[in-house]
Amino acid sequence: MSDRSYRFTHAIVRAPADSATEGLRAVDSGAPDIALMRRHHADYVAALRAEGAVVVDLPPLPAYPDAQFVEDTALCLQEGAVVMRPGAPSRLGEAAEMAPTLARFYDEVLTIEGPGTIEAGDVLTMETEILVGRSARTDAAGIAEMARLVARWGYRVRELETPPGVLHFKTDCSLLDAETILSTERLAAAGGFTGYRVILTAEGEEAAANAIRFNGAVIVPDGFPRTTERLAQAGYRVVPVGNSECAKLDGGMSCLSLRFSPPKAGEGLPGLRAPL
Ligand code: CIR
Repeated sequence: MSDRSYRFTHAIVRAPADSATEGLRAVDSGAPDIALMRRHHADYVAALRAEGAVVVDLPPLPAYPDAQFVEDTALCLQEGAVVMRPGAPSRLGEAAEMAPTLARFYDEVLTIEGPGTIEAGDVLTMETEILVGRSARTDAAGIAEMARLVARWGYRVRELETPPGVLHFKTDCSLLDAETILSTERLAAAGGFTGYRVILTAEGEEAAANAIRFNGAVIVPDGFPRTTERLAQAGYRVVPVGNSECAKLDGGMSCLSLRFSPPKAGEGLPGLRAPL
């Protein structure tokens, strides 16, 4: 079984700014505690490092309250990267902020020019295809433009639907390995995962679906014991990380990093050690 969809050498993260308390949210469930959010973020970085990641830890961007959710700004593939075009107007500028960091690691950094929009929280990269969910942030034109761009590297894009009221496609699912997806029941019921093995989140634990497979571990938000148990029973090594504060901003484990194995070593970035 191939493993390029979850074996990575690097991760890019961005520390939350004080302005993170102003981040977008669908429902107000109380102000995030910024100190606790930073502790969780540090635990998340430590979990990635424990799995062997070279972590590129970018400084906060106070002008963009959602900037710690770096995943939405870019799609990182083996051959190149694509800078997204977020559908949330307040997040549009975050993508351009990510481009110079990507250029350190990739010779080819392409950009979604629009008019369509696409956020990479809606993009699930499997081994043989890329699944993209249309959502309030990602439209058909954005998906079509991304599909045209990645075709040069041999990727096939399949368009699906993010369930109504769900922020991103990956709010409700994650890759566990080449043939397995962790999914909420509502997303799996839509039928887009035929051909894959699906492990469902436990009832009432839908927020556990936003997890990441990074090398040997599945990093999941803390507090979802029945889903964690299902994953462990299926043979995955599960690493829970606190996420209560980012959850108030509809953010989870995948949103907080870009995970990739770059063709270039990232010369010139301060504090970066060479990949093993
Ligand atoms: C937003 O609404 O854009 C942020 N508050 C949360 C982004 C979460 N990102 C993700 O699901 N990939």
